Amino acid sequence: MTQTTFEEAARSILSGDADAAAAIAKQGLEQGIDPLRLINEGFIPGINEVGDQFGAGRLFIPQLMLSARAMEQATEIINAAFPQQEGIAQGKIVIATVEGDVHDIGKTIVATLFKANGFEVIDLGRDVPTARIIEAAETNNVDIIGTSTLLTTTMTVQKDLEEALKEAGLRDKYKTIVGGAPVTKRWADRIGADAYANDALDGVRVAKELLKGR
Ligand code: B1M
Repeated sequence: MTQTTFEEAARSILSGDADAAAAIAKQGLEQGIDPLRLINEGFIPGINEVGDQFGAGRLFIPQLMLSARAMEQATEIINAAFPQQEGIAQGKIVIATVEGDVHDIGKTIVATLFKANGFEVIDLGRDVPTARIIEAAETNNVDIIGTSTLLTTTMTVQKDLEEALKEAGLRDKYKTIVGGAPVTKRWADRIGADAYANDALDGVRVAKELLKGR
């Protein structure tokens, strides 16, 4: 049953059918499937296949956009189903997709998981200028600055953030976490970020580790 739902979920994304994706998301939750499993094992394999086909030139922008819309619908429904741990503040994080990049599906899942694990999250959205990220960190007195990027061309913005923090004399005030499909631990080390996270759950694990002994 669960496996069939996962397969249907992936298929709905591949065919760019937002109504089907939304229905399968709701149905999966009603069946009691864990929300993170539903995303990770159902919908993400679908959008990854879309990405692969787009990269290989077998699928084009209009289909990519339809699949993205279906993915947005499904993740919106599933994100809303995560239990929220209000008031159990593990720490505060400001999170954003960097300037020049509009990919925000993964970033929003990460933000949701942080909230579900007792973090206070300031989600600035996508295509966010570095200066705004720093301003929000300062205004909200956060512990962590998390950035996401899906484009190889905008990975450098994560490096700009590290440099801007240094120039402002703020580098030691915050822990930084970087993520996104092309991002690696090697990249994080190279630019001087405090940590790299592979997925949403890893992000929460890494954040808790960074804040230990505060
Ligand atoms: Co675009 N896109 N896209 N796209 N898109 C990619 C990224 C691409 C790899 C596809 C491909 O060619 N195979 C390619 C980038 C190539 C490159 O840079 N080398 C690409 C391209 C080229 C483009 C455009 C340039 C296309 C064009 O217009 N010609 C354009 C760029 C626009 C811009 O940003 N300026 C574009 C546009 C779009 C859409 C708008 C249509 C749509 C995005 C919709 C949206 O986000 N609201 C879209 C989509 C959907 C994709 C793919 C297919 C899927 C991305 C996704 O949502 N994945 C993508 C291919 C791929 O990545 N396989 C592709 C699912 C999501 C859950 O995973 O975001 O990786 P992800 O997040 C994960 C982890 O990475 C991690 O946790 C998440 C949950 O597990 N993580 C973090 C992410 N951030 C984190 C932060 C953390 C910790 C972990 O801490 C802070």
